[in-house]
Amino acid sequence: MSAFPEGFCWGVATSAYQIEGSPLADGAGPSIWHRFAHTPGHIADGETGNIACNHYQRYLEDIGLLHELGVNAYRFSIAWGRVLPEGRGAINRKGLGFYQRLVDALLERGISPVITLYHWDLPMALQDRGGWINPDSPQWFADYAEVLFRTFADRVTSWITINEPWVIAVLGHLEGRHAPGWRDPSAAARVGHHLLLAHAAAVASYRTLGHGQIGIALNLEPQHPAYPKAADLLAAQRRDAFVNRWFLDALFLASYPIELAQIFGPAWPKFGAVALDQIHYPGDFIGVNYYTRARVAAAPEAKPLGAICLPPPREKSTAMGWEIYPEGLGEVLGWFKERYGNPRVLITENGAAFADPAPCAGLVLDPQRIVYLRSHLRAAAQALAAGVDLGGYFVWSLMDNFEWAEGYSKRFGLYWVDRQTLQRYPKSSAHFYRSVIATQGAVLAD
Ligand code: PNW
Repeated sequence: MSAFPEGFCWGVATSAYQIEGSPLADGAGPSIWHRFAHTPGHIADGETGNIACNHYQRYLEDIGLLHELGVNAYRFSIAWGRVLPEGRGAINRKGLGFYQRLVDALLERGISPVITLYHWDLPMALQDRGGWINPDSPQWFADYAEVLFRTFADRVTSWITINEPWVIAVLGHLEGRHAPGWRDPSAAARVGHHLLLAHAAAVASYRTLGHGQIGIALNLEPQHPAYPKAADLLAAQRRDAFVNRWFLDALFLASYPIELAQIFGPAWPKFGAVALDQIHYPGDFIGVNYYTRARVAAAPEAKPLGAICLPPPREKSTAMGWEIYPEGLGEVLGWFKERYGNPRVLITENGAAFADPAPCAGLVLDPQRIVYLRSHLRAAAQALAAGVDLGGYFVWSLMDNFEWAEGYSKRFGLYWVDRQTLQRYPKSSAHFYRSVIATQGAVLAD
């Protein structure tokens, strides 16, 4: 018996700045990640996305890899600044042309494009106007989205507005670990709200221009008390409000968790009923990016959450230091059925970085990644059997790429990328994933 239904979406995921390289080619405007990576001290080993995987030139070869895997869907993102170098106004035909060629080549191979409109690379020209703290930013985004809806409406029927608003707000504007590198709680709170408004505006625009499915992708992570004591339980609940319910409750319940006002203090704006009504906009599906859980301990001195996360034991840890915890995927999927009305869900990212060995006879042996993927795919199959409306699964990532602040030091790919030659080599996990797809999950039972 196969574990996944006919028509299940099998894919892999990437994002523009992480794989394309040539960030300024053909008239593209620079992005905040281009600027951030070129400011010393931000990225491990001083790396940038200048070359990345050179997918901008090698995209046909990479579509060959997708074909080899047998995926029926490919999630990638569009670099806003290639299409609109100033962020608004004049369209750069050459930049848009790259994505038109990519989409056509995917369709020729029978692979459905799943386009992420925003995977963190805001045009610098918009950042110079305040970026996502500017109250006009939702409209900038909706106008940019409209260009793409008009260009691709006839050929692309799956869209993701924004990737991981929490990471943009918190890592980008509160902790300063991602572009634009701010450390400003009040900015982070407003950015989160504007991202939700931007999502809502793009969904509304898609209703008039497109006839497919549109959603948002959230990074979701169960928060468990480190020890069975009241203080840790409360700390885990605060962190759950901060990481998960901030966006889930806004989208599905038209409210922000009350804990956010406590966590942010005076930096948390007073949102009126109208504002909350505007962010109550889930779209057609919810994208889940799942990697790990957190074990949370109360720590009153750790501002502003009063909580710290315990590191996992080394044998349960990936190269990112994230705990391998497949049960958490089932837990997250269960939230949708139990609390949020059983919407359609796509697992838009799941995967792991490990210290892979170099290729030997053309193959990279990565048994740990196979174990990781198999256990998470089993959790996904169980959730399906339990009635979760799960429509697809995307491995992060197709190939090793620019892992943000970690540079190229962390490898998430099903294909290994040689940093000297940029040649791609399959890992054994690529063969494993191909067999999962070919059997609709039947091999997971072995
Ligand atoms: C996601 N966190 O990022 C992104 O969507 C990908 O671009 C990225 O390469 C992938 O996961 C692996 O990191 C995250 O700190 C980055 O909780 C950080 C966090 C979560 C997701």
